Amino acid sequence: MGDARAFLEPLLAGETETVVRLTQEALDAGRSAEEVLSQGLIPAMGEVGERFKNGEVFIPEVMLAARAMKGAMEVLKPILTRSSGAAAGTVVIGTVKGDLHDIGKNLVVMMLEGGGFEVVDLGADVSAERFVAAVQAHRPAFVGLSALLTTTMKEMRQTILALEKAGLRAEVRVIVGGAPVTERFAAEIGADGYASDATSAVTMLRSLR
Ligand code: B1M
Repeated sequence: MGDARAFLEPLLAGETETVVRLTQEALDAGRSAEEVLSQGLIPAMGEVGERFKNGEVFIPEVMLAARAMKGAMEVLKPILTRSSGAAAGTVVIGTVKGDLHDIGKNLVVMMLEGGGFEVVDLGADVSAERFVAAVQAHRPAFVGLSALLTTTMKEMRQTILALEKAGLRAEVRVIVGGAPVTERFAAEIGADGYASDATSAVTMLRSLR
């Protein structure tokens, strides 16, 4: 119950109610929220992406799948954001300029909140200037940058450069993530850390404190 095969067809058909029901059923059957994500919803979305890449499905299906996935995330949100204790610091986070993908970033936000972090979520398509303004306004300990497109990864570098230019770089630890991002790329652009998924983002930020 709650495996990727079960989620794939209702995701592709944009059947939010079915995806939400399957998510709830998996939780009721004793699966953890993390398992439903890592063994069900996330690989099913990965398969949607593969089919899109191979020309088997098109943008409308991907959009419907994204909407249904967001429905399931609303079910998981109260569980993932249940804070586990002491304040861990403030994180300003967003998906970089030109990039509208926010599902993974939203998951990172939920896991960080669950991990006790205060999160200022700037949303998607966030320019370097907006990151700088948010750091000036909120004085966070951390900045999190997400990118899902190879073409927008360069905005991560631009954001780090803008923080440097504004004299804010030394004040914050910057972590980056998203499907095309690698540890090597993170090092190349001068980020402090890289996380491959939402759970490791929490571990990474804790290690940087
Ligand atoms: Co788009 N898309 N998309 N898309 N889309 C991808 C990313 C793609 C890989 C699909 C493919 O071709 N196989 C491809 C990118 C190719 C590339 O650059 N190499 C692609 C493309 C091409 C595009 C468009 C250009 C398509 C077009 O218009 N022709 C277009 C671009 C729009 C734009 O951004 N300007 C586009 C549009 C869209 C939709 C709007 C329809 C929709 C997004 C809806 C939304 O997010 N609100 C969409 C979707 C849904 C996808 C796929 C299918 C699924 C993404 C997703 O939500 N995955 C995706 C295929 C894929 O990824 N396999 C694809 C589930 C999510 C939980 O995983 O986001 O990877 P992910 O997040 C993970 C980790 O990456 C990590 O933790 C998360 C949770 O574990 N993580 C972080 C993410 N951010 C992090 C930050 C951190 C740490 C970890 O620290 C700060």
